[in-house]
Amino acid sequence: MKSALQIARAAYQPKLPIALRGALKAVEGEPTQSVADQEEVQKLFPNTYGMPYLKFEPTDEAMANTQMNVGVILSGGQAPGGHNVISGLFDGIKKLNPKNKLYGFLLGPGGLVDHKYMELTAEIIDEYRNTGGFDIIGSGRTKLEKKAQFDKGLEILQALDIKALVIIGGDDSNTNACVLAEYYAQIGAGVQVIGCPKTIDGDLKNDAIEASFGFDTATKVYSEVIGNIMRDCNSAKKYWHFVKLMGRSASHVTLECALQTHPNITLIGEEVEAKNQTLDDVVTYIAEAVCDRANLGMNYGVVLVPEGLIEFIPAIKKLIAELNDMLAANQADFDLVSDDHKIDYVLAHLSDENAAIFRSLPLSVSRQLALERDPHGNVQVSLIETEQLLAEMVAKKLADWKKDGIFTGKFATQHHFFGYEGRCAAPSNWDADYCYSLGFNASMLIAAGKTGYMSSIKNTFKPVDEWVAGGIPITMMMNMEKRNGEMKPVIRKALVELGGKPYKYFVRHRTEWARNTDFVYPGPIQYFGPSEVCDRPTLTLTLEQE
Ligand code: FBP
Repeated sequence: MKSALQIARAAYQPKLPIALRGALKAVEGEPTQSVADQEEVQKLFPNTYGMPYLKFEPTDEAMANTQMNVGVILSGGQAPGGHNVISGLFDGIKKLNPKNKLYGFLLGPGGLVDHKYMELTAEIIDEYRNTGGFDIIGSGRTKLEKKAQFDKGLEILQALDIKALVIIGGDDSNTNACVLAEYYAQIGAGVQVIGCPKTIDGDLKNDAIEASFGFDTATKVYSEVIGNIMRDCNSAKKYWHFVKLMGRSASHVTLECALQTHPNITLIGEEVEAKNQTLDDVVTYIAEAVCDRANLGMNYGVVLVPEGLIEFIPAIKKLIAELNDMLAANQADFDLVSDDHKIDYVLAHLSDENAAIFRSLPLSVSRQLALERDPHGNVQVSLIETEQLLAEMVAKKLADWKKDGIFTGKFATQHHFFGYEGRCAAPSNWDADYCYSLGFNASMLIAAGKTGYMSSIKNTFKPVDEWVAGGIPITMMMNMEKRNGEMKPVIRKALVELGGKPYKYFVRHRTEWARNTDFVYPGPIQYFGPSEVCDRPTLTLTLEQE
C-alpha cells in the first residue's frame, strides 16, 4: 500500500537541463590535471588522466541510435534521490534506443563481483520514481580494488553484453570507479565506467560538481527536526539539547543546518582543527556560552555537533593516524588477539604520547577508534556518542564552576543523533531534478563513448532551464593519500572551507545566535506550492555560488 504523498509524488516529472531535452552534442573543454600529485596520479592512470571537461549542447543534427546495455550500482550510504538517478539513466538509455536494457547489481559493488543482478524494467522503475531509499537494488560498502574482483565483474558484464557501468557513490566509491575505468581501458575490455556524485555528507564537490546529491534533502529533514526541537526548547525553557549530525568527516551538514536554524552553539570540525583545539578547549567554549546565557536568565539552548568532530581534534587525529598505520602493519596479529585484550595490545604498540591520549579517552570512544573500521578503513564515527560525551564533560565543568561561584544557572541536557532519519527521505524537488538529470546525463556520457568521467550538472542554484550538463574526468579530483599504511590515489574530500562564504556568514552571526534566542523553524520539506518554498536550494549552495 502507498501513502497519499507517494501516489501524488509518483506523478512528478523531474525537470531536465535544456541540453538534455533533445538532440545534443558533446563539446570538449580544456585538458585537466589532478588537484595535486600530478606526476604520481598520471603514472597510475595512463589511459584516463588529463582528459578534457565536457559540456553538452543542443544540436539540430539527429543523434545516433546507440544500442547498448548498461549496468548500475548503488554504493555506500543511502542518500535521497538515488532512485531518480536510476530512473533518469533508464529514460536516457531508452530514449537512445528502446531496445537498450538496464541491469542493476544487487547490494552494492559486491553484486558485480558475485554476479547478483536484476534487469530493471519500466514497470519496476515506475514504482520507484521520486521515492527515497536505495531499496530498488540495495547498496553495500564492498570495496572494489582488486584485479580479481575487476576480472570477475567483467565476466558478468560481458555475459550481459553491458557496454558501460554507472557507479553511484561517494568519494571512496568514485575513486574505485576511476580505478576500474582505468583497468578496463588498459586491458581493452570494452566496458566504460561512469560515476555519479552521491553522499548526504556534501564532501564530494568542486568547481564542476556543485553538490553531491542527497545533501539538499537530508539537511532539510534535519533542519526541520532541529527547528521542532528549538520550539520545544523555547517553550519549556529547561533543557540544553545536544544534537549530533551525520557527515562522517566534513562538517557541511552541521554548517548548513546551522545556517537554516540559528542554534546557540555550533561546532565546526575544520575550525577546531585549524585552531589546534583540545577536547577541553571545545568543552570550555560550550560551558562559557552556557554560562553567558544563564547570566541572561536562559538555562536552555541548542548545540549542534558534527559527527566527525572527534577526528578533527588535532591530538586525536594524530592518534588515529598512528593507529591506522599500526593496525595496517599488524593486522594479522591483531585479529588473533581476543576482544578483551585488544585495547592492551593497542596501548603496547602506540608511542608514549599517543598512548597517553588514548588512555585519557572514555572507553566507548577508545574502543571505537581502535576496533571498528568500515571496509574503506574509515573510523565509524556514527557509532561514537560525541553528543553525550560533550554534554557530560560540560556538566562536569559547570559543576566545578558552580563550586567556584562562576556558574549560577541550571544545566539539564537531552541528546539526539540525526543521521539515518534523513538518508532515505523522499527527495526534495531540487534533489529529484538534480538526480534525474545526473542519471540522464550519465547515459549521454556513455553514448558519447566516455569512460572515467563523473556526471556533472552545474549552475544548480539557478532555475533548471539554466542548468549546464556535462562531464568531469574523475582523475582530476585525485591526490595521493595514506590508506592502510600505503600511499594511494584517492578523490580529495571537500572539507568546510574556513575562507568560504557559508562559513564566513556563520561566523558573522554566531555570537548573536549564542546570546539571543534567534531560532528559525524551517518546517517540513514541501513538494507542492510556491517555488520559493518548494524549489529552494541549500543555503550552502546559494552562498557559495552567489
Ligand atoms: P557515504 O559516504 O557512503 O555516502 O555515507 C555517508 C554516511 O551516511 C556518513 O554520514 C555516516 O558516517 C556513514 O554513512 C554511516 O555508515 P553506515 O550506513 O554504514 O552506518
